Amino acid sequence: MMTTKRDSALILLTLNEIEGLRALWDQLPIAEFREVVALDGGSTDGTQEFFKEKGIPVVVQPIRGRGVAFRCAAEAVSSERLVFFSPDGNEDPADIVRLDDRLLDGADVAIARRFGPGAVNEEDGEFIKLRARVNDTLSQVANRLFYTGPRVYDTINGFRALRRSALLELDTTVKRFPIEYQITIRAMQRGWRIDEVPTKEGQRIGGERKASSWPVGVDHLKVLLTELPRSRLFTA
Ligand SMILES: Nc1nc2c(ncn2[C@@H]2O[C@H](COP(=O)(O)OP(=O)(O)O)[C@@H](O)[C@H]2O)c(=O)[nH]1
Ligand SMILES: [Mg+2]
Repeated sequence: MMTTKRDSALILLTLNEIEGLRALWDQLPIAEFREVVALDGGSTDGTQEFFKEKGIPVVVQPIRGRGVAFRCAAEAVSSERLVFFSPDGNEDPADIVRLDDRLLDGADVAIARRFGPGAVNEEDGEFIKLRARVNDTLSQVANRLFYTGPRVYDTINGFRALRRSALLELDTTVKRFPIEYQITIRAMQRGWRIDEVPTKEGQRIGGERKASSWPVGVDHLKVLLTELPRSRLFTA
């Protein structure tokens, strides 16, 4: 029986994620997407070989960084809708098609939110929720400064979907982790429709975290400062 594939691209972002990749592979809706591409930051743990065995094309970035990866992805695929997924255990594969569905429904950007009603984040069982507090503050500031639309709860999660043309139009500059924050803020500045899907964030399956909290937090503040001239403070 012929099934119609989604006319969109699933982009798998990896930097040494072999354990997560192996554990999650069977849950990924590979067959549903017209294009599937691995965008790799230079893995040396067998991640690239794993993709090749599965017949997934691997694009290796010239330099590291998630920001670089987002832009390389836009160059590497031809689909108009892009869903970004990182197979490290934090992101729930069941939400991949839900994000694409939000774009089909007309959203410009769709984010899996780890905060707000019905969502769960990694720290929910812990006593001190430092990362959640920082994330929430960054999101509240972004909403206040840049957006008049409905509240966006998770402005920085990397598990998201957006139109390829939108990503190109945003002309992003961030090389590393806060790429998602810059994308969200620039979409807010343009008054674009940002939909969120409540998600359950899981624990990392193996390997190592590449984002260490302190420098990444500072990098987010730098993005905020760079975008500030186009905030509602100066343009409203
Ligand atoms: N393509 C690519 N992926 C990256 C890079 N840095 C991190 N990632 C992937 O992005 C995802 C999130 O990184 P992680 O360190 O878990 O950050 P956290 O989820 O914010 O703690 C993981 O799947 C990483 O393998 C990079 O430079 N290039
Ligand atoms: Mg992670």
